[in-house]
Amino acid sequence: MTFDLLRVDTICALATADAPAAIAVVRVSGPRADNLRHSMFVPRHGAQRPYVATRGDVLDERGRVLDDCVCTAWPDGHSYTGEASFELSLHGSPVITRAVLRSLVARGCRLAEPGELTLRAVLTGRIDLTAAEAIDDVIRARTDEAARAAGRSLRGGLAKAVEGPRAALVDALAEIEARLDFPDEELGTADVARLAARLAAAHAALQRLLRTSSWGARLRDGARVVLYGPPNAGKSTLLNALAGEERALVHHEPGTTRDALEVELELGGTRVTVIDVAGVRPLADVGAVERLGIARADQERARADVVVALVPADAPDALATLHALGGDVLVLSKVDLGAPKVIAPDVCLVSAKDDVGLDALQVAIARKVGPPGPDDEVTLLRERQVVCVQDAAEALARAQSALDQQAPGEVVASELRSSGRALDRLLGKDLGPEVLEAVFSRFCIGK
Ligand SMILES: Nc1nc2c(ncn2[C@@H]2O[C@H](COP(=O)(O)OP(=O)(O)O)[C@@H](O)[C@H]2O)c(=O)[nH]1
Ligand SMILES: [Mg+2]
Repeated sequence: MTFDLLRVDTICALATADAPAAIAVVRVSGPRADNLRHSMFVPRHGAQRPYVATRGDVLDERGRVLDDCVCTAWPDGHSYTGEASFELSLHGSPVITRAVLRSLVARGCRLAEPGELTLRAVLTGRIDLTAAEAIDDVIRARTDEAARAAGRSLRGGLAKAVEGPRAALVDALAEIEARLDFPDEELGTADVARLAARLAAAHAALQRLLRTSSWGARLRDGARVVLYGPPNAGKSTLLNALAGEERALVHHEPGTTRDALEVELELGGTRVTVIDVAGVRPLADVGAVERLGIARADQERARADVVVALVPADAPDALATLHALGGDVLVLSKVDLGAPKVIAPDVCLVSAKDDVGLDALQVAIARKVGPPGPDDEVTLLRERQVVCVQDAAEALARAQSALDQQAPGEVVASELRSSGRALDRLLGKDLGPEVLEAVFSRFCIGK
């Protein structure tokens, strides 16, 4: 993909789905947007004013009416892209939208690449790169929590979270560079202590941000929750109960489940994949296929974010067996067959057959996969962001130790500059082709 970084072309795109719908929106942005609008849109009642949705006809290049529509125009510097732009809200017919796009292309407009309108917003300085990423994250969010986290970055939360550390770097760098020009004026002890304290606070802020990245990854990729325990513990029955449908085969014969089976659910705002696996029992007792199933169960346990261990309540020494099995959430199953005499506070009592304890179990799992901190915290949602903040924190730590060891000012300055550059990369202040490819190529067309 090549990028029109100089914003030479006027671009157009369908911003809504290419399917019959109530309305469809075509967006146009770029240097010729105003001319194009005047040539193809005829307002019904006098002149069109910016920002005001205006009824009128849209014409093809030969003057034929393509649709009766509503047009909204934004002047240069005041639109989503930061360029002169307009939107046509058409009748939601793919035949009409294609005709309008064809006509725009015939008039010299270019079809936008995925994410190109948002790229223009970054190029014109309307938004920074983290907000652009957040726009895509909001659109693709599959749970409320993921949409809320992306929304915080969209409103500038991530950029704001690195503002303080960035200012500290810039100020410290200015102070150190000023002394470099005047070798007689070394930093005094008090100056060094003041700078060190400021840099330590900046480093702590970056570390705090980095700690949100595992939650960010969970919002993006969801969590894997494996149901683990002996055969006949009721794992497959529990999976079906959680899924609300008969997904897994259930049978009283031990060893029914061989392959792993996955079901996607939403628990407490987090997307969760629940995995039912073969029951684990001594390998001497089982045939070759079940043995493979047990190996698979152990693999799934190793890669899971949450292990739900199940032992039937009527099994001998059920509680001790359960604790020996270990797991993040402990379940005594089939409690309808007889509740245990000793009840441990950390154990969920469940009967999938009688629908007992399922809500409490879901809450227990949700607690394990939920947000680690206050849920209004800014979250690093992308690997690219994590790498930039990590680079910034590492270079800053090197600057701190150079300052601490009274290394030459040039050394401290060079590490501070490198830390600052990493934060600049985060915010998209230098847009290289790899960054553009990584961020914008997966965007929706029309955004
Ligand atoms: N009484 C009772 N039986 C259950 C319950 N859950 C599962 N079972 C039965 O236990 C047997 C094994 O269940 P299954 O889900 O296949 O266990 P898995 O081997 O752990 O997957 C089947 O006969 C189920 O009907 C329950 O909550 N109560
Ligand atoms: Mg099973």
